[in-house]
Amino acid sequence: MAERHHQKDQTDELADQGRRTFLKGSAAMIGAAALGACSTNQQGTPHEGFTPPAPAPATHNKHEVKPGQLDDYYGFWSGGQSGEIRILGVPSMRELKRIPVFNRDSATGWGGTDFSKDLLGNRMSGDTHHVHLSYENGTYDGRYVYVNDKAGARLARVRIATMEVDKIVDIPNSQGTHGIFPQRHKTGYVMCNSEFRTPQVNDGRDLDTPANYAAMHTAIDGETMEVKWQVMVEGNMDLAATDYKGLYSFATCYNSEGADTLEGMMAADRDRLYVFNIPEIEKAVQAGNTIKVGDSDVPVVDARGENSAYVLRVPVPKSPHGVNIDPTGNYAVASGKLSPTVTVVDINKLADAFAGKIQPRDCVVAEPEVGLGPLHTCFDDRGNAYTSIFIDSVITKWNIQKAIAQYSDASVNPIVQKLDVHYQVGHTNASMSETKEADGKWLIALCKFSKDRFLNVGMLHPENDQLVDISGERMHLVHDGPTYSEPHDCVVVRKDLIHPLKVQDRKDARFAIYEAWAKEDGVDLLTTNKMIRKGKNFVRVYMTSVAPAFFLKKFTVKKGDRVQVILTNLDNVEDLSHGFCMSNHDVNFIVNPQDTQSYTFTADKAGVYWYYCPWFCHALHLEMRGRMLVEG
Ligand code: CUK
Ligand code: CUA
Repeated sequence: MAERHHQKDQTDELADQGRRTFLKGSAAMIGAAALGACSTNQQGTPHEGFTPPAPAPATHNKHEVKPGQLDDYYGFWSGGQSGEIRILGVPSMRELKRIPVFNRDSATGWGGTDFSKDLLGNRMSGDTHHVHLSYENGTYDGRYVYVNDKAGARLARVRIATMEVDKIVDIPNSQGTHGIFPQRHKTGYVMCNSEFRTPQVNDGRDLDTPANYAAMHTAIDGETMEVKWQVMVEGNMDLAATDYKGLYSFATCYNSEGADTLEGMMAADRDRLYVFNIPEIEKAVQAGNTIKVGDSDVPVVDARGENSAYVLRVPVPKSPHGVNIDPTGNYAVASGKLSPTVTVVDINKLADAFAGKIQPRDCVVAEPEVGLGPLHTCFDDRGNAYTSIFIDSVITKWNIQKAIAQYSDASVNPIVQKLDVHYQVGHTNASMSETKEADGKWLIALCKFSKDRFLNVGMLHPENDQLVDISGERMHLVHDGPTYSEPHDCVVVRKDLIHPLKVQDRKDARFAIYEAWAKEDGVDLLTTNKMIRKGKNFVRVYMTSVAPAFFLKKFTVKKGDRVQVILTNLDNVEDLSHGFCMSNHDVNFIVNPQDTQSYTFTADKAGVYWYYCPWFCHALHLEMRGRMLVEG
């Protein structure tokens, strides 16, 4: 550790000129080419002689959470192409849990159990980018986590009580569901953006006519998870945001040209920030001023073309990506990937712009220069903003009021600090930043590349989710967090707002299906251990367990039978999960304390098959097993 004293403090953003030069190589390429190249090859390894910066000095290491201590925050991470959500403790950055969402998960049986199969069908992959929690009065109400599936145009919800997915909804007339954001004044709509423009109707009648394609801004009821309405616009939509009052939602549009090629998408000087006027849209829906598109019954407000009572188009520099609302609710900050600036929109001016009293562009009150390739912005409780800068690989801290002052007085410098991150940062988020209770303690930089930061584990490197202390005037990098593919965004939530169950309360909506089967069969889930033949080729096997035993030791079926196992874990002890694995049948699922799960499979081979408990539950865990006898 002594050598640490000889190394540079990497919190000095200008510390490593060699690294700076190395990154400039990419920045010097034309913007879009550089952005694209980062996902291909040219920055794969640092140049010869490159010295990685040292960790922050010990004085800043207050992120350490000692053995036996708990974190102060829950971090909810999207899992990208893994299709899942992860929970990390912050500031320790310890991964605490993975919640399977759109993926099949061997450990829990998600994607195989009857309940999850009903939600997923046969689709076992997804692409989660954005996780956001349900709100009440501008802060988290601790009930739900929402996450998008870009790959399959779906929205999923996790119930925080159980930390399991309870609903998944398909979004009609949509592809590339990317930005989502719940309303913040209460659990109202979750707004979802289609990133990809498609023919509307998309049934083959209209194919290679991109000029006619359109995209949907969709409102889903965060409580019922019903799709309530859609607004159709001409441009694509990337990230989403909502205000704090329930008046507006926002979407960045990086392809106002409506092009289908990269060159075409970069043709115009400016793109736009869409602002949706939710009360006006609701009025139109109620009055029936809507259309139906394709075979969906969801009412669609057609707002293509000019500004209207429904949609305002605020011109912003080219190719915006992120849009984020500051904790006061006064400002929307949009970032243009191909402009070194962020655009600050005064939300309080939007009403005048909708009324035609001012131009949409008059709502812009600042446009500070923050670096090459700005993507996303988060906030502290002291009026500062932190923007992730992809090409420069820095987090730029800037002051909002100073940026507004600079807009009319060029001598004001709003930039507070630029901090190197490693490398190619996508999203950044700060503790409670998406609420009015932003507290300015910790910032996460979700870096797409880790290059030299970890042991070489082969071609696919971990991502690097870095922890930054933002409690002081200057930012300090304090931790490197390797993560598996590929978090895009995270939210960091005070722990007093999150209260999951430790033992199932048996009130989960999922229980309705098991109770219905038990009623139909005249049995009690808590006491029944027997097989019931339901038809020529279908049996139900009711089973209970207490460590270390299943209370059904064997059952006999015929080759070809569909077998539905309904297993109830009677243990009432925190952390005492059992599970059920049927050897050689691709059946493996968990049953948490006081929970019931069911799984249906085909007994397609005659013979004897042992089922066993895969979760290490007891000294005699290995003895926790039984036999399925399959008559040929
Ligand atoms: S994200 Cu989805 S492409 Cu910047 Cu929110 Cu990574
Ligand atoms: Cu139950 Cu192992």
